[in-house]
Amino acid sequence: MEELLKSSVIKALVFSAHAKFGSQPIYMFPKEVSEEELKEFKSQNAFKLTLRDYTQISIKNLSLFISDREVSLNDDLQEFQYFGILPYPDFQLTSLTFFHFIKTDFIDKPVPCAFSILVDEIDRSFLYNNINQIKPIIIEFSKRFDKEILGINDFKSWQEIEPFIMDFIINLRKIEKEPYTLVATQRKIKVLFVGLDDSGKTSFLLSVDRKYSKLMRLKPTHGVDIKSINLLGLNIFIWDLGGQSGFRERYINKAQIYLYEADLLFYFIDVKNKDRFEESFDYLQNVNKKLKDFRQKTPIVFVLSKADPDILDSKEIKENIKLIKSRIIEITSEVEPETFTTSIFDNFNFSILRTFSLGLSKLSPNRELINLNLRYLSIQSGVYFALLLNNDGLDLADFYSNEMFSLPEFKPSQIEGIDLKNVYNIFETSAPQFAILYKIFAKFKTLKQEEAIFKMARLVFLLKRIHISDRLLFILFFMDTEEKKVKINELLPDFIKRIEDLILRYIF
Ligand SMILES: Nc1nc2c(ncn2[C@@H]2O[C@H](COP(=O)(O)OP(=O)(O)OP(=O)(O)O)[C@@H](O)[C@H]2O)c(=O)[nH]1
Ligand SMILES: [Mg+2]
Repeated sequence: MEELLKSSVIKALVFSAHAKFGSQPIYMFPKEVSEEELKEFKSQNAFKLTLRDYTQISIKNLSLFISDREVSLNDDLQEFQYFGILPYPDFQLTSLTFFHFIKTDFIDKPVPCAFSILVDEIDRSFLYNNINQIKPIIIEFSKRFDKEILGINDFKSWQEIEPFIMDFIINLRKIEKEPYTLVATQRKIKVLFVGLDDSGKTSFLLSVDRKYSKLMRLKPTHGVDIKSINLLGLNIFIWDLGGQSGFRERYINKAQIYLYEADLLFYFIDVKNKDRFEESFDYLQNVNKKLKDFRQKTPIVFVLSKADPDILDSKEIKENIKLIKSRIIEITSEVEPETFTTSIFDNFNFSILRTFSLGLSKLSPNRELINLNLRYLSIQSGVYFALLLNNDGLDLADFYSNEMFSLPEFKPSQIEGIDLKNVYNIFETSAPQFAILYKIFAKFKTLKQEEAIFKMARLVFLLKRIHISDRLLFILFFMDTEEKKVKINELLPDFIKRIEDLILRYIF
């Protein structure tokens, strides 16, 4: 059986559970070896792990998932499923881990479980590149597996479940053998900006960059303009594909250059220009077909551009938006396509920054899990809102509590004229401004402060600066009393420790 993994990028599998005796590995493959055997295998250059190694991996995995806040047997456990890509520097391994709960007859509450596929750290691009194919295989497998492993008093023995693991590995190996599942040592992130000419792609990018002055004399983009931006230490290449019809033809005909291996695609449609909707849908259809041909699962973020504040509420624009959304669903056969309305004319450019942040966050397999941990932190400290930002003000994770709207300050009568949903956006927009303000002030202080507090009426904003390896991140909390700060400060070190590796592997 171990032969199966010899020629594979997959090095090991481990299923762990936080059961009777705390976090521990339940099933390990390849079989664990003793410390003495390990030495021998090492001299033969064979890959093996000891029980202690597997245990260390299990503890690390499950620590990201379990919290004081317990899930009950009445909860719909499917709602608590997460994936993450995690590094184990001690073993030069990286895993794709599936976190979920199972119900058993021998423990009276849902049992947190982690199922990990381990590869060599240098092969980790295999996981990033194929995550969308591997995820459904794991979910399907777990549905069956989670039932098979349950004995009456304990988990079943390895012998009893071995055939299922075998099956799973064989399925994974099929993916591995497909020609488009590369293992690249250097992963380059490619983000495409696609849409008709004059749909606002270049303006969007310049707004993200805050190069407003250049917006004034913008010319149509001639062919492709490639820029690179740095996100969490990783270079992301942005391809702004000029949209005039001659260029469009070229991208489709030479899709293997332009569309191939795109990690993310922003598709632009000018909401004002109804006359050109059909032309744009045709283009979208062609692009989508090419992506399908490559069997790429490139996520598409739809930017409904030029939705300027003064016309956003007009009947005409509302109808246009409705039409666009229904056609997108037809063309992509996606149930809930990701759509955002943007304008270069709204306050602080929040629609553009938000669309860009949330779009880029699609590149991260770890965002959900960071969100989960931010959620634990927020609930335990009783804050209403928390936002984790990188140094450039990009949103890496967020938490919102509905309780916020029960505060008297947010009763609709008090904020007449503001759409309640926009309150969320205001936080996201103001947070980077706070961070920038804070960075400026911090520079002038001899004593390096790690936090700043802003008060508005009875409301309190707390901005904390945190360090994760060599990175500087910010968390903005929103709460009703300053006293909650004490709890935050108490919980923060543990939070940082938990998310450290998730941030390190945020995109790659
Ligand atoms: N009203 C309004 N105009 C916008 C907005 N965004 C862009 N524009 C204008 O639309 C025109 C085209 O914008 P570009 O950003 O050059 O469009 P593009 O998609 O890059 O076009 P190509 O490079 O030809 O593909 C410019 O005159 C912009 O000022 C917006 O949000 N609102
Ligand atoms: Mg352009």
